[in-house]
Amino acid sequence: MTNDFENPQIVGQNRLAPRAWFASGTTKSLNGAWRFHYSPTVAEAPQGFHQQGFDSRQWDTLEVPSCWQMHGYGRPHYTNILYPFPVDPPRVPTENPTGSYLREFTLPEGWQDGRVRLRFDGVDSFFRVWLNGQEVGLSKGSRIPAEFDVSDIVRQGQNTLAVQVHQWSDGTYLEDQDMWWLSGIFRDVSLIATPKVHIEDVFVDTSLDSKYQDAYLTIDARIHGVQTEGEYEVRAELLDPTGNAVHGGAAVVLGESVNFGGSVERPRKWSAEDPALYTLRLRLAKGDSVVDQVEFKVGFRVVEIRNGVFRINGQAVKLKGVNRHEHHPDLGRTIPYKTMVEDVLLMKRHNVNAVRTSHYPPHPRFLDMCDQYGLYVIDECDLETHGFGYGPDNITNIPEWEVACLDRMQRMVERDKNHPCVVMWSLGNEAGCGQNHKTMADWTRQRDPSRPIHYEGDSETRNTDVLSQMYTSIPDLIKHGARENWLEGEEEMVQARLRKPFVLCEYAHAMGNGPGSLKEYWEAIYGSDRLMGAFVWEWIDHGIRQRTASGEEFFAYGGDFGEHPHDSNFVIDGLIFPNRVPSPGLVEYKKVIEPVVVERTEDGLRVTNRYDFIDLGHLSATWSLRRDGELVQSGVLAIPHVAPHETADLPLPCSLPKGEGEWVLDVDFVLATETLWAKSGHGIAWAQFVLRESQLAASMAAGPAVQVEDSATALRLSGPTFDLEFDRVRGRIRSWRANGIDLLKDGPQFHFWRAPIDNDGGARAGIQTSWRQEGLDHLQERVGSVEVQSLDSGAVQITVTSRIAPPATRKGLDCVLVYTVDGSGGLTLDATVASPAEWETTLPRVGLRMTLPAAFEKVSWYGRGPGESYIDSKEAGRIGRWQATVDELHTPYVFPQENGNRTDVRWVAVTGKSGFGLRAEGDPTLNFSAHHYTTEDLDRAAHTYDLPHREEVTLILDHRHHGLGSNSCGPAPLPQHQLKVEPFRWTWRLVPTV
Ligand code: IPT
Repeated sequence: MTNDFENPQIVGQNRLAPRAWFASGTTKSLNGAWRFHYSPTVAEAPQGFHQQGFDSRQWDTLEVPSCWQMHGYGRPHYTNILYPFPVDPPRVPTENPTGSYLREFTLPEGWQDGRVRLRFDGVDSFFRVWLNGQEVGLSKGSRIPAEFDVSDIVRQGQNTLAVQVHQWSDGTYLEDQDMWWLSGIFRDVSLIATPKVHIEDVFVDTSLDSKYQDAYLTIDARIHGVQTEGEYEVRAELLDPTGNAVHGGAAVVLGESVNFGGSVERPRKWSAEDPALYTLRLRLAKGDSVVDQVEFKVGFRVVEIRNGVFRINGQAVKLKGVNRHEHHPDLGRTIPYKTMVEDVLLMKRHNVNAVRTSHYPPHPRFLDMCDQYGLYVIDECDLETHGFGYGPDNITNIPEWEVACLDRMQRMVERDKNHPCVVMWSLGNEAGCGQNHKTMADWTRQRDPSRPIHYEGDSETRNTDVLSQMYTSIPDLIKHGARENWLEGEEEMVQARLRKPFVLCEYAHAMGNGPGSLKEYWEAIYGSDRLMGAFVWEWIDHGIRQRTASGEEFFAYGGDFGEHPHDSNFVIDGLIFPNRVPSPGLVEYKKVIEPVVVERTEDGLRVTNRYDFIDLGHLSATWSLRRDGELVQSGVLAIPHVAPHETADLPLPCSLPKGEGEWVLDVDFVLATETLWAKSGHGIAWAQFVLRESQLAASMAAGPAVQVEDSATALRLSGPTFDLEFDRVRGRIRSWRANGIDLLKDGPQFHFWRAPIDNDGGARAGIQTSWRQEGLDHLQERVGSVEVQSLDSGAVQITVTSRIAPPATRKGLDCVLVYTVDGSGGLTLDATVASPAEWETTLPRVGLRMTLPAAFEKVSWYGRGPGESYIDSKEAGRIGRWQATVDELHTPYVFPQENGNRTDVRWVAVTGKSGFGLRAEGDPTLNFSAHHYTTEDLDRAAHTYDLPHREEVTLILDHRHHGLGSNSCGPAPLPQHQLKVEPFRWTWRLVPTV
């Protein structure tokens, strides 16, 4: 038995031809409270509920649009590649949750005289619709609109609309994106009234002359309902961004469509940097009377590939991108308008200029915003069949599925074709590379020759205009940039591919802590014109907001709803947290892709304008000079005129400092005036230069001789202000009091473990597996010797040698820690680590850990801040004096892991309210992190609620640590960021602060 929802040949019934999404006619929203019935199967769903007089009083009420799993019906289910049910296309499980929806509406006065259409912007995954008891039609394709002509069914006064939605359908096989499975009418529903004869669709093209100066605007309009040739005329009026009419034209309607146009002299061109939008007003007139009018935005811009380089308006641009899924922590894939704005604002404020709408067309209003605010878009077809793998048996290579694949592409292209923001069409994601892709590409090229075609799955670029890859390593990226080839294929194909631009449609897997090496990626990208940009995977963590029984909020991920199979926290891999708070990864990205770069030259500064179209006139700049973090001098920096992609040299704004201490010059570029997306003063770019390094080496303070009391198991050292007890057996400090207050609860002790980050391989293979196999998470210590020596200076030196090693193996690390206690009460720590054995693995970290008393909540430091930083992700950290509480130093990754490190720290003080506490000084620097959690707490926790908030403070000082990388999906840290086992040696000082 076949039915409509298990038949890929049927993509819809009675659906109107797809068309551009623009304001036409009058719209009545049908969003709001609908009556709703949820059934576990299709067969058990209410029969005949669409008929007049059906009694739905027992039904629930559900908000439309919404994803029903987010409102207690069924449950969210997360899988990445796997289909959540047996792969048996086109059939789906008997347990096929079905939602029946009902609502009444009143037809506005006068609407029955014209044409009335019913539009669904998104229904997941199959629906059938009835109006006033009569079947209207059906549709599939969850993230593309469906419109129906209901003019003959709709009636004056009250109308009853009924919709039935099935969670699973053959369409589901084409929608295997890495995200939650969510269902229902999840985007807007509306009723649109137009006159009987009206402008149904418009396709505008803006081509520019060879100098990118003058434009030719072509208007191709489809007119519905014309009976007599020559009776109607379409009149166009073009208004410039300030609202002045600049162009007019008209064409007589002969058939179903009109095609006309005209030149526009020197239009202001559209780009992400200067998103100048014109308004095109089209009027359909019969004699003197205007019967219909539509209006939409037009941006003058051309996208082309010339000499193997991707260009916009002639300029080789760089797409500084992110992959954006539609996600809201409480609403799933139903995104409120203000949330879309929030995403756009966050992107613009973080120097992002491009979005790949992974992996389906977004809500249409999102593209309006990208036009308006200025973001380049790769618009991606709602097509992913990942669960079939990459081979020829993928359904994208099977003729029965061709109609469905093509339908999805056509509906996206038709809907979004007028958006200047859309600079490439994407055939979808991870759907193998089949014959049906060729059909899609061929149709698209013919329908819209103005945009290149993208598809990562087409590794040979048979159907695509750019070579696209994901998670390519930096060395390989550099080779692509140099147009080197090492990929297989026929010579001709290879050559054709080499001539195409290269885009990283996904890179920098932002799962948990990370990604690392954004800097090196962008050095590579700026190193070659072939490399047109890169899109971070991904924009947002898809965590779902939940509460524990005790009321603690947390974000759920795969498996938290009892689903099987699931892919755990692989869905938590964004640059912003589920609540849209930027993660350190986004802050780092902003810095790395900043549009103004300042470098130090021999006698001054060099400013590079990395904008593609605008100069720096919209920015203002300041400089400031600090000694050891304290402001000494500051001023305004006059920005010279720097054309796009050009540089200018400036003298240093201050004279070279001579005094003691470390002298650092900061240069800041901010918005000079308010823009649509940020206030004046918003930071765009900055740079920092150490003009003079500190000449002072950490030295021991003089003081009276230290008193020593020695016994077999303990050592007591004391001076006028302090008292230090040393455990001779365990070779470490037992207690340390200064001015009568305890400074330490435990430690310092060597520390080599970190709570693995997702990019250490997470639950999958990766460096974490090898660390655990080597036993680095269970190191034990054997103290070899504890030697005590009084020095001439009056200080006392304790030398502890120990062997720190994992159980069950002969490997180990030979460690020596020399404590020098001076009469002033300060402590110098001299550490060495050596390994007699060869290790195949790296180390997570090399440092010292200690536990500080409960009240030590205030942290201040001089080093990179204010946010966390790591060896391969520290560009956004500015050297300065920073303060935070211990709680504030914790980054609440949805899946707890190592976090909160600060790099290049000259000193850090952890104190109580009074300012009394412990200060650590680097020689010259150290890393630190301070938490109310131990490494083991973080390692054990799977959710934020698993973390016990301890009163005491774990302070970890790191000499070195392993980089972050991207290895939860992408490459491991670069060799220079991996912590290889080698001899280590460092010296720090610990002193009581008052
Ligand atoms: C790649 C997918 O395109 C993306 O949707 C997401 O799943 C990402 O991986 C990982 O988070 S595909 C992968 C097999 C490289």
